[in-house]
Amino acid sequence: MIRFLFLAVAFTLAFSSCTHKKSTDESAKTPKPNIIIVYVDDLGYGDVGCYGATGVETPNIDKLAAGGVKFTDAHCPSSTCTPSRYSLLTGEYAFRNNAAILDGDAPLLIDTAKVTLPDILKRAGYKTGVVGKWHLGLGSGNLNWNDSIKPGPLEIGFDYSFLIPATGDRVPSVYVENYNIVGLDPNDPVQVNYKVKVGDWPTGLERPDLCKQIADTQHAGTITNGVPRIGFQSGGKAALWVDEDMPDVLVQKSKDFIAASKDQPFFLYLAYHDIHVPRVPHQRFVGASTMGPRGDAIAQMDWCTGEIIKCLEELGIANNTLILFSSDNGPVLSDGYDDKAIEMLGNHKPAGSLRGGKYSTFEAGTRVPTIAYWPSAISPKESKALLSHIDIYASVAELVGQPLTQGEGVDSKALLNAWLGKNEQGREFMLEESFAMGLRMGSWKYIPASNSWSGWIDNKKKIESGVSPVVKLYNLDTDISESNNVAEANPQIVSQMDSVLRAIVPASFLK
Ligand code: NG6
Ligand code: CA
Repeated sequence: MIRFLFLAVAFTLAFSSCTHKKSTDESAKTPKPNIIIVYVDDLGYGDVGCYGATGVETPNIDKLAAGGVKFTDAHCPSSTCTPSRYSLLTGEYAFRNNAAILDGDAPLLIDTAKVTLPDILKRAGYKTGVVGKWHLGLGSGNLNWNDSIKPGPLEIGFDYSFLIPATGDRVPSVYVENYNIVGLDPNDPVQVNYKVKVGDWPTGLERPDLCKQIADTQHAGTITNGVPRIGFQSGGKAALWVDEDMPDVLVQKSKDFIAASKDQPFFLYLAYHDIHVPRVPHQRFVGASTMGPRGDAIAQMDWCTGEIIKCLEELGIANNTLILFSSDNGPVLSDGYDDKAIEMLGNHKPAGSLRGGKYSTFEAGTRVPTIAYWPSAISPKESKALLSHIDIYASVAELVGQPLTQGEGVDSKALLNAWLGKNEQGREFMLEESFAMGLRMGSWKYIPASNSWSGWIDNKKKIESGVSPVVKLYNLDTDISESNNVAEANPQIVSQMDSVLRAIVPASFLK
């Protein structure tokens, strides 16, 4: 009997996160759905099965697409991370705050007085949490990582946070939960510097022999867990993350948040590290794809997504949860580490038929897999609506019955019916932020002439910036790969789109 009791208790504990008794807030009784934004890092338009991937299988994401709205023309706001996330959470163009890729010791980018997406949801009675990659800065400059780490997510609307502070390839290589580094030994304080080496931990430049993957010079700072990073760190040894365990850690923290929040509406912003560099998947995913670490990281990320769906189903709240699945920017193969992403690509097309990739103003910079899944409210379909993640702010506000007041989400458009697949009326004009700026109008894509830069992002990446001294206009209906510049033949459209672009973006960003 005692043995039976012990087993019963052990069983209950082992499954405690997600197999609690069924929640009472099934769809019919709760007007406000739980909302989970699953934000993948650097996932390209062609990188998952339901969007044509060939080198890796993604059954869990395909399941979301088969049961939800699969968007074919939805975009992250920018072709890099920090600006996209800034726009997602504020409903405001990133250029308004000069948002660019941040170092790992940058201060919080979002003004704490700004009303953010999680603020809106809190106003509607939601519990709000963020788990995963942050990359929006922490503190207010000269942050002491051993003290209370703020301001951060908790000052801009989140009730709970568990963070990779910047990126996986930037120090500090530690998790921050709410205000503190997880597992920090006070006798071994963390120091971070992005200019000069601190402490005596070896760098990738000094000791390439200690590295699991060799990196370029920008990524050859301090080595932690055998991976050289951008920036320098010393201290915090007991708190260092293990890259291979990241998916399990992030999934568990998400499950814990979901389980603890299941009796009220909740909002979870789940921002994976995958498939950003360094790509160091867990041993059980090594070889899961034919493409080496980059493909294996996609398989790992798909597994994580499956775990989240399973957790919702086990709690009985899946029907009443809206999952928005997407990526913060387009794909990149080589992004600083020698992980054989180029060599092992095979026939897989990370951007599908699109031109460009991460960092680029061509379509692949921002057009990314985007799925809305909400079993009790969404019927499966494919949608051609032109949408930007910047519109999630106002659309979600509409969903939860929160009218926006002046200054809230100023660039965000309420397009709820398009997001839910009830119609395909997306944006009339859509800005694609990048090193240059692109503008969409229906199937037209316009990129103004720029003298600032042109050609490749760099030789190794082989991604075209999209920036050049030539005015570019493409008709994506007939030319999805942006290969035929029809600007000269369509001066009126060029002139109309140029005026619209200049009305949105200040001249200083259009040089
Ligand atoms: C770049 C890094 C790149 C990646 C990127 C941010 C170099 C040369 N490259 O500066 O490896 O970290 O920043 O990626 O340092 S993002 O997805 O977060 O925007
Ligand atoms: Ca990214």
